[in-house]
Amino acid sequence: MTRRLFLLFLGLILIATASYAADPSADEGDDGYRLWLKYEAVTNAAIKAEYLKYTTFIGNSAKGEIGQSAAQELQTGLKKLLGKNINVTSSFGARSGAIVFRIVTSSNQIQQEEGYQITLSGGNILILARSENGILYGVFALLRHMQMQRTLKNLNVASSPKIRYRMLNHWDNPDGTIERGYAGASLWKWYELPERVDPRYADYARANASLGINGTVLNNVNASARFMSQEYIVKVAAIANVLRKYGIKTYLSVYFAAPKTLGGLPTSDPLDPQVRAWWKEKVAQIYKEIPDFGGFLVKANSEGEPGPQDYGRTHADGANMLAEAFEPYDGIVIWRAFVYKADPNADRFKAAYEEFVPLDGKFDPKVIVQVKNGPIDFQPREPFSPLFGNMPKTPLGIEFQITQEYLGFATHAVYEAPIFKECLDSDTYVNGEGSTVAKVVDGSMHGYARTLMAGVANTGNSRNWTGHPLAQANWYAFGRLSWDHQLSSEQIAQEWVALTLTRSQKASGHITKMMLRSREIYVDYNTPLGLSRPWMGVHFAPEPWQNKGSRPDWTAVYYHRADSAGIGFDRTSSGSNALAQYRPQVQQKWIDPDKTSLPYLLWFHHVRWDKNLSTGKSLWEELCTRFYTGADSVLWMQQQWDLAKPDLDSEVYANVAQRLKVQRREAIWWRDAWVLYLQSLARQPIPAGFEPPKQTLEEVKQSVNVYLMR
Ligand code: GCW
Repeated sequence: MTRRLFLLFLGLILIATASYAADPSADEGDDGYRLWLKYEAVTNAAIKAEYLKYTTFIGNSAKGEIGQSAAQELQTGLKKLLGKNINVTSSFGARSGAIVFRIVTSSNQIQQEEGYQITLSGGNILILARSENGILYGVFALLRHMQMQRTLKNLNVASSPKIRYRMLNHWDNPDGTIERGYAGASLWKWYELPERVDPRYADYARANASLGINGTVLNNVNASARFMSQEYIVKVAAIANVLRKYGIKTYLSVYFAAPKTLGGLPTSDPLDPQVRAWWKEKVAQIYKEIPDFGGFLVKANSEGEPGPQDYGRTHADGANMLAEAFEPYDGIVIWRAFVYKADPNADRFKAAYEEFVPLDGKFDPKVIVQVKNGPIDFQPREPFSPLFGNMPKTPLGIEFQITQEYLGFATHAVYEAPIFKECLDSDTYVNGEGSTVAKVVDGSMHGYARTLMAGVANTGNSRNWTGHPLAQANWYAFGRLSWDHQLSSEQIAQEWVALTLTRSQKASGHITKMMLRSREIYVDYNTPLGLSRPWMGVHFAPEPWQNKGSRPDWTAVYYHRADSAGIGFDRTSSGSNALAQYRPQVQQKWIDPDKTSLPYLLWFHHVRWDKNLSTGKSLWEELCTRFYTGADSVLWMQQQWDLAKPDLDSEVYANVAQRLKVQRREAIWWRDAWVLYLQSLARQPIPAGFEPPKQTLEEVKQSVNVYLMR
């Protein structure tokens, strides 16, 4: 080896070891590992003096595993915030200046088992709850308050979760890859488990618990039967042992045909007694290793996955068989409603409703049907799924996607809280005005206690967990909304920025402004006016011209229906009539192209290129305007980010600044692909004031081909 090569080699080893040995709490250079739990020293002197009055911690009324996690978090949090150890004592006496955990049996303020109250009493801070889980959530709330340097004067907050099952769904595969994951490989190291338990699992659990997330599905819904083997159950148990300490239950996705492929039975028919017995035994086997196991998540008869329909049975037959196996336990069955058939004459929009509404009332009470927010598939903007409100006899959970499958992966900054809120705040009108999706999901509309909100995780083994530093905010926002869907997108953004990026009000102003507009900007250059693009493939590169696929609904042209006359999917009675799946008041909003609000226009109507819109422009001009202003608004995002620079960590600043450059380049790519392709059909000039694309349609197609090349 030459000396040069040797030095290079040595250098590489040093770099590798340095990054492995990096102290997650190191003060210089923020690598993002600590997320929103940084606990940076309090800098406001008056506030610090206020906090320093509390010198003692009394936690003996919550001594269990979760109480201990709460105590530990509080102690390390305070130490970092105040630079001082807090005394731990067990005797209360007449002292003041203590932070006290107290389990109460009943309280008007604390409505739920997992709720908490933080209050001042006799010069002490009391964290009250009905369970240790509540204490843990109270601790995180207090630490959040302190991280934001808020006064403790008149402190009295009570909060209870509005949703019972608040969970992440990981689409992680046993080989370490993640379906639609953009932040590295899976966090779960199956080949090392159960003997080696990565310390990162505990940090993952802390991050989730700090938001109120209380469940996690470890593996992909396109599930491997492997997870039902004893070998893997033991591995899963090792992770569950870590998560349990933070009030998080572990769930698994199941492969419906496992009785056959793993169990060696001749069938997986849910009505077959042997199959039923197999699942019962399987569930019992799991509970032996994981006594608080959460339950199963099932994707069946969807996108090629096996399911009860393979045997002429219904989704309810399949779900109920599994629910029966959970009868002796606390666990539940979460059955996904994400289904659609390869029918060239059908509208995929309608599929889930058509299959599931007839089954309303047929599911076992232990089953929750999990419905994606929109009828198609996590598009940048979708109308709410018409299933919400239309299955009153079945608890419906909602599934959001945190990972940015259709939102620019890990190079585009898109703050998702507005997407989640837009759906939750939509009015279904099923019980008159004000029947929001949120009320269906939180159980208040139809009286359910088993309520669920799931988010498809955006985590991976990237040092900063989510790849794009700003994508951490999406994990954060999902968690906070799963606890309280009434929080505003703005409030959540401000909180996240203060905890994660900077305490400077000025910088926060720029960043939150940019975050709050980011989704609209993305929609403008990606899928404006109600376009969608769920065609097959990687779901990144623009391919509006794609017209060949193994099934019609796996092409681009199926969704936008652009032709020489116009563009958009007619879902009124002259088209697929999907609109009829909504209540009349909802139909009224979207039935008339002249009255449909522009963001939803092409979701429901095929509109002529030359049609005049409410903006005073023709459809063609409006589309071009959106594509251009969307792409140009990335420049504005860059400016906002730069204005915040003086108050940002340099590593984080540079990381985001560089990704914004990629975003700008890719936004132009998207704009040009759409504009040039649509122009080939509309045959209209690029409107005055916009510079025509520098590349030809053929050149863009070629660049997309290169991107998609294997
Ligand atoms: O959005 C689509 C994705 C698939 C995913 C599927 C689903 C896990 O492209 O990758 O599979 O949805 O939600 O089941």
